[in-house]
Amino acid sequence: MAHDEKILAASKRHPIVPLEKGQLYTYGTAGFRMRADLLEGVTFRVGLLSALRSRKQNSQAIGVMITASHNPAADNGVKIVDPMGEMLEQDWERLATALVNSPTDEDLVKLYNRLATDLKIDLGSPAKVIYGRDTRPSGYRLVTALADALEATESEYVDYKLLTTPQLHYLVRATNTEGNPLSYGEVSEAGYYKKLASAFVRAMKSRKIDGTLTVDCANGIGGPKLSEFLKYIPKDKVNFDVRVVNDDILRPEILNLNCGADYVKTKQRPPPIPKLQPGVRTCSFDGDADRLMYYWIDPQTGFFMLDGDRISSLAASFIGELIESAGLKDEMRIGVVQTAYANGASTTYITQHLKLEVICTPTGVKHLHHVAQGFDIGVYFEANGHGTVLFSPDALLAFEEKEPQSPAQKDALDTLAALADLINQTVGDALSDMLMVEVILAHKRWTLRDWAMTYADLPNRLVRVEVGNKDLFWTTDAERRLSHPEGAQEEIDGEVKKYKDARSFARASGTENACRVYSEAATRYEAHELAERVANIIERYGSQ
Ligand code: G16
Repeated sequence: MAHDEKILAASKRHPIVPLEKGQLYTYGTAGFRMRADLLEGVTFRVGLLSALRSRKQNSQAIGVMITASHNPAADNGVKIVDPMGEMLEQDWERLATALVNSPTDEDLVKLYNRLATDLKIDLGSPAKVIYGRDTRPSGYRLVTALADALEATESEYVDYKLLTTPQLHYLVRATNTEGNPLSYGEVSEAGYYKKLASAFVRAMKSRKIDGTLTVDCANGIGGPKLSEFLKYIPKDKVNFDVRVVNDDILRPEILNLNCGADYVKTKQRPPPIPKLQPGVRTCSFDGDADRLMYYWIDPQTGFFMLDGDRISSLAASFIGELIESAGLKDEMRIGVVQTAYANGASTTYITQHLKLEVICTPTGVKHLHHVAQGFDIGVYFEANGHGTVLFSPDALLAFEEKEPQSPAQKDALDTLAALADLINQTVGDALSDMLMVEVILAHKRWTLRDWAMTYADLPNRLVRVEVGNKDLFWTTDAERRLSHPEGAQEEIDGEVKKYKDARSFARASGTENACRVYSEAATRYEAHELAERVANIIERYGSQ
C-alpha cells in the first residue's frame, strides 16, 4: 500500500472526536491533555507529527510520553520530547495543533504531506520514535494508536512500556547521544538507575543521611520505579533508609487521589493516608514522578511544606557555595528561573540574600528550561515542585578540568561533577531532585526545620475555578496580568489594593479545564479572602 493510503486507512481506525461548539484541541502547558476517551485520534495524529519531527531532525529519536501527570485517573495526555530530551520546540506545537484539528482523515493526509513539503522533509529518510506511558489504564489503547501511526509512516519505534516521564526524557537523550563523547548514559531503564545511583554515592561521599525518608508516590508509576531504583544503591556506601508509601498501582482509580505533590501543594496539608507522624521527613511525587514536594509535621508548629521555591533556593544556595569553594565564582553565571506562582519571599531571598539573578517566565517547564539554558548554571523550579538545575557545557568542562588548589577545592569540584550527573538535565525529575535534596541536607547537616528557617513565606493561596469558557482569559507580563476579558484585570487590581503586601493573578490552566487564581498577602486570612474575591471575578467573567 502506498504511504498516503496506509496513513488514511490507519487514521480511520483511530478517528478524531469533534469537540463541542467549534472548540479546538490545543497543545497546552504539557501537550494535549483531557478526558482519555477523547485522546485516541489525537494520539494517532501526534504519532504522525513525531515521525515528521524525527525526519526533520536528521532521523534522531523523538520521544512520546502518554501521561496526564497530576490530573485525575480518568484523564490522559500525550506530549512530544525533542532529541536532547527537552520539550517539543514551540513552533512545532502549532503544527501539532493543526494536524490534530484536521477535520477529516483526508484533510489530515493532505496536511501531513503539505508539512513535509513546506518543511523540506524527506519522507523516505529513516524516522525513530520511542515512547512510554504512566499507569493509567487508558494508556494501553493510546499507545496502540501511536504505534499504528508509526507503522503507517514506516518509522522505527521502541515501546518502553511503563515509565516515569523523566525516564522517557532520559532515554531520548541517551538514545541520541549513544556512542558519542556527550553520551548521556546507557540506553535502558537500568542505565538511568545506574547513572543516578553512582552519582548519588559520589555526591554523598562520606556524609550521613539523617533518619528515614518517607516517599508518597501518588499511587503512580513513581512507586515501583523508586523501589526498583533503591536496589541500585550500595548499602555499604550510603545509608539511605526510604519508606515508600502510596505506591498502589493495581487500583488505577486511586492515582493522585488525596495524595501526591499536587494534593500537598494545593491543599497545603499532608495526605491523610498514611497518617504522618510528627518529625518524619516526608516528600511526595506526582502521578508521573516529575514533581516533588517536601514536608513534615513540626512537633511545635505543625505542618510545614517545602515546595518548588524552597527546593530552588536550597539548590541555588548550595551550588553557589560549591562554586565559590571551587574557585569558579568569577567564571560562572548562576541564575534562577521562576514563574508568577513563586512566593514573593523566595524571590526576595534569592535576589537579596543569595544575590542571584531571577527571571520570571510563563507557567510550563518548557518556558523555564529554555531561559535556564542562558546561564552557566540555571536553576529552575515552579512552585508546584517541577524543575531541575541545568549545567552548561562550559560548566561541566570547568568541573572536570580545573586544577584544584586544595583538598577543599577538590571536594567542591568533585561534588559539582557528581551533582551534574545526579540532576536530570532534560526535565524536572522527582526522583533525581529528591536525591539532590538529600545530598544537600546531608552536606549541610540540616533538618527540614533548618531548611525552613532560611526565610518566611508570605501567606498565599491557590484556587482552582471552573468557568464556562477558560479560553476567554488571555494573559500578559509572564501571566501576571489579564489582557482579556476586558475589565477583569481592573477589577482584580481594585481588590488587590485593599490588602497589605498583596498580589494576585489569574490564568487559564493549560492542563485542566479550569482557571487558577493565586494570591499572597500579609496574613493568611487576607490571602484567603483575596483569593476568594478574585475567584469570584473570574467566575463571573468566565460565564459571559
Ligand atoms: C504540567 C507542566 C508544568 C505546569 C503544570 C500545571 O505539569 O509540566 O510545568 O506547572 O502542568 O500547568 P497549568 O497550570 O497550565 O495547568 P504536570 O506535572 O501536570 O505535567
